[in-house]
Amino acid sequence: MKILLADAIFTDGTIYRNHGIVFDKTIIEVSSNDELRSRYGAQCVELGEGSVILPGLVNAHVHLEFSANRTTLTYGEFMPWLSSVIASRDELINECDDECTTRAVEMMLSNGITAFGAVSSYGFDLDPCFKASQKVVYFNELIGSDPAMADALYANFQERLFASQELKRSGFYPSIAIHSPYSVHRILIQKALKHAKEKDLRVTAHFMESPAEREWLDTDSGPFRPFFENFLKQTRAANTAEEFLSYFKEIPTLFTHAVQASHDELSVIAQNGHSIIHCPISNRLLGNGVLDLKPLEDKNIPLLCGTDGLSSNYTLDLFEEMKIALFMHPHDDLLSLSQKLWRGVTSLAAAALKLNCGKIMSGYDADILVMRVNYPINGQLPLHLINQKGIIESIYIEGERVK
Ligand code: MCF
Ligand code: FE
Repeated sequence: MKILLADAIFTDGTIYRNHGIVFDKTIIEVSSNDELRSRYGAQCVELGEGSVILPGLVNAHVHLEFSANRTTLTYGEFMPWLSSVIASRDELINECDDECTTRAVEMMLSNGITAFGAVSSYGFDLDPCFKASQKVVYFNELIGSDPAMADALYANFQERLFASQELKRSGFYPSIAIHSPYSVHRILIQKALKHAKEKDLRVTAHFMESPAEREWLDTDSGPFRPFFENFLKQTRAANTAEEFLSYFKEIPTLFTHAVQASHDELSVIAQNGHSIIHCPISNRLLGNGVLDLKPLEDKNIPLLCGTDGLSSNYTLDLFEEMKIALFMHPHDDLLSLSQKLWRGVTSLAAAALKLNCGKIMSGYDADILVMRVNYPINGQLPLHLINQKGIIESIYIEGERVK
């Protein structure tokens, strides 16, 4: 059992000054430092001035297999980016061996990320994810819009899913990713989601990321048209947005991006208990626009914040992601937005991924960051922690010190 007494604990929107935490694998108690000193005496570790205890961060969306990218992919607009992915995919994937993937996993850990949702396109990141010290929701991706290929594509997906289900450890959750409405045939989607429902598997999908996706799904035209015509001899979108969302009824899903989603689509997302993962840096680099946060708030849709992969980001750091989000939404109240972002990388992200972490509260797993800030702590701490990150002194996952 460990007892840490801090200057402040910040969890789920509340700052507790002069509080401490008692934990082993899970959190046993959160109380005032005075109370804990009187009960536990010399067993208490005094963290001292400027110490802040936070829940470990949860990155709901990353693509680790693309971690070799630095400048290979073309930024600025979605279609040129996608073409550059198609052109350089083999080279990028081959360059990202286990060591490269592990570096990305460790980059996340050093930035305080103690749980992540990894979208795996090929299964090449399986071993590093299984060996990671973090909690991992391992999303096996299903992709392919050609019905003639449906059986082969599903077989390949199933093989990867089963391989991930063979590996068993606490904190590793084999799951399903449906790539997007434009890239997956409904036969495949329905089959995979039936399986997800039967086996109670977690599900994620990209949705309404780019203006090009909006146009293609709505009108079978725009920059996606030549792409699909040339590569896949396809002149119609695989699904409309409405059809796509209808497949996910009764399966609370993490939808990534939704920058171009309509009000009606957001209402369907709200009614079905789905959540949205905001990836502001990726959206900016791929020229996809800015997610409007207001309708999400009005409709009570859980807003998560994720990094996406190094295929559309220069780092895997939720502090950086939150900072960019703060400046990307200049009309939102600064402190409320900071609070919202913090929930989106802790409690709400953990809840959407069905993980027992993301809060400093008794009964939750002891996934904990001990940070040190060099400024006075006040009511604007959630904002200051984003702008002036401080130092992560130690990290615990399920009570084990990993840093
Ligand atoms: O999230 C970004 C942008 N949107 C879509 N896909 C990806 C992203 N980063 C990597 N990807 C992957 C995706 O999982 O790119 C591949 C898929 O396997 C090709 S997209 C047709
Ligand atoms: Fe993504």
